[in-house]
Amino acid sequence: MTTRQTQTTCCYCGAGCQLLFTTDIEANKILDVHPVKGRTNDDKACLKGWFGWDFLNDPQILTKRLRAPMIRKGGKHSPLEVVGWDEAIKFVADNLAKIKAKWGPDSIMGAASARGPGNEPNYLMQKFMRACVGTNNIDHCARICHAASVAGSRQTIGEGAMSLSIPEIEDAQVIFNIGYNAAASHPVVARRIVKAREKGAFIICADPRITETARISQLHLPLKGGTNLALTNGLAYVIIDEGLEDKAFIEAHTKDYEAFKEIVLSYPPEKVSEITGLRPDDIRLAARRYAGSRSSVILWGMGVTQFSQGVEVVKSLCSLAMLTGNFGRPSTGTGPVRGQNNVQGTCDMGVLPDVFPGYQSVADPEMRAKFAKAWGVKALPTEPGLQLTRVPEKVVHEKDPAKRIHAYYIFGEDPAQSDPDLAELRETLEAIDFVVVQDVFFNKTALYADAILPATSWGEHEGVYTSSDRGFQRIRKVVEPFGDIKDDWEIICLISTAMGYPMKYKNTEEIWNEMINLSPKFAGATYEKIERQGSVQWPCFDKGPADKGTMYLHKGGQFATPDGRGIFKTSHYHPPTEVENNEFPLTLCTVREVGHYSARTMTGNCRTLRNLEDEPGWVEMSPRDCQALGLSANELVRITSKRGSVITRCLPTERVRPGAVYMTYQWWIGACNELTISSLDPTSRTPEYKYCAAKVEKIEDQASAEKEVRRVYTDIRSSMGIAQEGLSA
Ligand SMILES: Nc1nc2c(c(=O)[nH]1)N[C@H]1C(S)=C(S)[C@@H](COP(=O)(O)OP(=O)(O)OC[C@H]3O[C@@H](n4cnc5c(=O)[nH]c(N)nc54)[C@H](O)[C@@H]3O)O[C@H]1N2
Ligand SMILES: Nc1nc2c(c(=O)[nH]1)N[C@H]1C(S)=C(S)[C@@H](COP(=O)(O)OP(=O)(O)OC[C@H]3O[C@@H](n4cnc5c(=O)[nH]c(N)nc54)[C@H](O)[C@@H]3O)O[C@H]1N2
Ligand code: SF4
Ligand SMILES: [Mo]
Repeated sequence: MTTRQTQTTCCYCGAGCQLLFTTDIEANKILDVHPVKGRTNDDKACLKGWFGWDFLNDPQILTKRLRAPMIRKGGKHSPLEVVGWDEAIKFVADNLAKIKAKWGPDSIMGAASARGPGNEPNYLMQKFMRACVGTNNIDHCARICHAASVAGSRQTIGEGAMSLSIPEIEDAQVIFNIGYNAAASHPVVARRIVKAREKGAFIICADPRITETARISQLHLPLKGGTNLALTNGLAYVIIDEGLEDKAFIEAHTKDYEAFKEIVLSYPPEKVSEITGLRPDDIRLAARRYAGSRSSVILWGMGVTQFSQGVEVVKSLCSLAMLTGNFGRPSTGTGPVRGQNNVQGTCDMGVLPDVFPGYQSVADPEMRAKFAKAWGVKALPTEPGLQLTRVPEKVVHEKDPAKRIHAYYIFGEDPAQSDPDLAELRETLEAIDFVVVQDVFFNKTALYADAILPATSWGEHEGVYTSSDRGFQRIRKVVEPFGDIKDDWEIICLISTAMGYPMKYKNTEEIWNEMINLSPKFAGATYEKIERQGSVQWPCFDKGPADKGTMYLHKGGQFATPDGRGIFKTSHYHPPTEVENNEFPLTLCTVREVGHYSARTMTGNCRTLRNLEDEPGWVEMSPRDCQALGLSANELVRITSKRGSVITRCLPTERVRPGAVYMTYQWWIGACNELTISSLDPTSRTPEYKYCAAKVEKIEDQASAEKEVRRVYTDIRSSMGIAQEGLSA
């Protein structure tokens, strides 16, 4: 047996852990994996790092790997047929070209991937949409995730990414953790929070639930869901009222302080207490503690961004950090901890409707000219494109066919599982003339595809991911792919070439070099430097060895805004769009669990992880609400909102407040997105996944309900061509 050792970056969350694989080369099998020292993870990994690679063996527990291209030759409702690559590429290129000719470039939408593919195919995907199709309609899951962080941070401090690095968290003196559950989402980041606590940091945790961070915090603020902005304005009120603001920093490095002050001065703790349900003295204590250290860090996640007021909360968080001078030194600043393994990277690559790679605006004629010249086209589209959460609006709600989306090229996303209000999303996918799915697994969205293009997975290809804290790190091939499949970048090149815009590259490094040479912020981060250092954090301007990259942003209070000054911003609080009422007396919030990941095509196909949790998922409820409904642990319940109804299991827990229930979004049967609302933040267009009205009902006939769960599961799997029943015993 000949063995090989390969180091790569984990494919799940943005913590960017380094893993060392040992493979049997002849058998093409993984023998062992363990975490090794990396910049962000030391030598640690969570259970997904240890056990999350089994999907590479294709055990077909949940779904199956795509092994050959498939198309619907006979039109929309004809069966999917396996074809060769030449036929599949021609089919996709011809259909896209036809739609472009008839309805124009803006009738085509592209969604790219924050997951396995890495930065290089994403760079090519936006290049394809812009230079070949001729539209800025390109987006990805950041839209339904941290888009509010990007928008809110750019409007205040000029840069949308984490200002500090993951390792710096452990030396903070105060951590204000708001709407972020690191123990489930980024376990290896959670470890830094625990270490900070051990080193004496004061931890404030604002979360309606008793999360692990709340448990180890000295001050838990269990605010009512949807009231973040009242709290953050209230904290600023106390800081100003008690004279704790950093006057010198405000004077030297910021502007628009007076307008900010005017708004927050109408949020005294007593008023904030009425809105949030928090004690006024706890609000005061949080403000004093946060303002009282020179190393205060704010960490936030989806409990901030997935609201129709997400951008406003992000602006107010950045303003709190400016107000107290907490920027520009080690172990301080703002931490929107990006979720997916490469969501920071997919933003970096310009897979957004308003920016080219390196955050260069499509509205800027100079930038357009630069990219048009490099890409060999006469001109590039001038108008920012469509955000992916607006696709339903531009299909089922658009009366004028000339303004509709007619084709949707979905590369490495599963909107039929992860977007809000799934009934509307399915109606949308059915109404679109031509849907392309390019994925590694047969996912829920693939059921609506007119063409399916199978790609190599993480572990089977090379490239670069960007960790949550702006760190470029290599991914490497661990095993050889099998089946009639291709690398994502190669598939995009073939389609583009077939549509008359030739793209040809030798390897991912060649793509990377084209990208960094067009993006000043990344220009110095060559493969060679990434290999040598292990990780390069942008900005990294110069290719020489002296520029090692940037650990923290805004050094010395110099912000990334045009004049270098931070801009204070906040606004008034308003409640979420759909609040509890007589018919739907509970509030539904949707979150994460540690063992399964997003649409679950990958973790659902790993034997060890599947054994932790299985369909139909569960709903966390307070024991008081369970008692009122006569429910006990594990029984099947029906949960319903205005938009849909699903079956799941009851999970009573003291960790949640009465009146609020929580589900995770990985389940097919207990699919919480049948219930969620597609109400969007007006700026970032991020959905309000964290709040809608719902009711829970007891199911008297449990035996029939159990049978129904099995039947539905078997049916979905058989529609994907998997014969055996999949549910664990
Ligand atoms: N209710 C509710 N819904 C939510 C959320 C919530 O909190 N509540 N969170 C939202 C958030 S923050 C996010 S980021 C989204 C995530 O939602 P998605 O991005 O849709 O989900 P993922 O499971 O990350 O993966 C998408 C697809 O990428 C495929 N894939 C993986 N690697 C590769 C590869 O190398 N090549 C190709 N071609 N495909 C690949 C996977 O098989 C999968 O089908 O979900 C959102 N949905
Ligand atoms: N195991 C696992 N890890 C993951 C993922 C996964 O699916 N599984 N997904 C990845 C992705 S895509 C992302 S974006 C990250 C997200 O990671 P997180 O940001 O941690 O995401 P969530 O668990 O959705 O929500 C965080 C917290 O917000 C709280 N919350 C809800 N409403 C409010 C509110 O009104 N105010 C406040 N202050 N808090 C509120 C919830 O109780 C929850 O504890 O995780 C990544 N990591
Ligand atoms: S913390 Fe994130 S990157 Fe690290 S092993 Fe777990 S899932 Fe992978
Ligand atoms: Mo996310």
